[in-house]
Amino acid sequence: MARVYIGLGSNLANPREQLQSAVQAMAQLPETEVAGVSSFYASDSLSPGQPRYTNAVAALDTGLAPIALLDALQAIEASQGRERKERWGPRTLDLDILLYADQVIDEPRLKVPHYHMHARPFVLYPLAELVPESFQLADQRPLSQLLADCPFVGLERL
Ligand code: ROI
Repeated sequence: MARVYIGLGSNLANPREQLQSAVQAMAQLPETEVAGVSSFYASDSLSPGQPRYTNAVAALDTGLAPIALLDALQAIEASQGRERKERWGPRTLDLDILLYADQVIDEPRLKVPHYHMHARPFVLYPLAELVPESFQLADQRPLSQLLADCPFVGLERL
């Protein structure tokens, strides 16, 4: 079993319910248990002109290999009405593999650790609820340092 952290985001069609449904769907995946879910946080979109996002992080223990997990998460996104039109467009559900054990993955479909997580408060603060204080990302500064460099600005804990 691998400990995996998933970033959840939604800014359409009742975001809180989207996130709750996604957690339930992830709990139904084969060889997978949900080990924890952070609080939900609201924040403005990083791209202007979109509704506010609701974000959270979930910890999974899974026997699914990284690409199998990616396929499963994309199927959940699709089942919750995700349409891929514009790259940074609004979405009913976004599920990102943030971390997969301590693996560094660099494949066309999947980069882990997730590219932008190190500087996004709506990823780092929920992640910090689920991991020990000393937590270190593969090839990165300790989470405590990332948090210190990424102030809790514009984030609303729900
Ligand atoms: N902004 C916030 N606050 N949360 C997100 O999950 C998020 N996702 C995105 C963009 C459009 C970059 N902005 C976001 O993809």
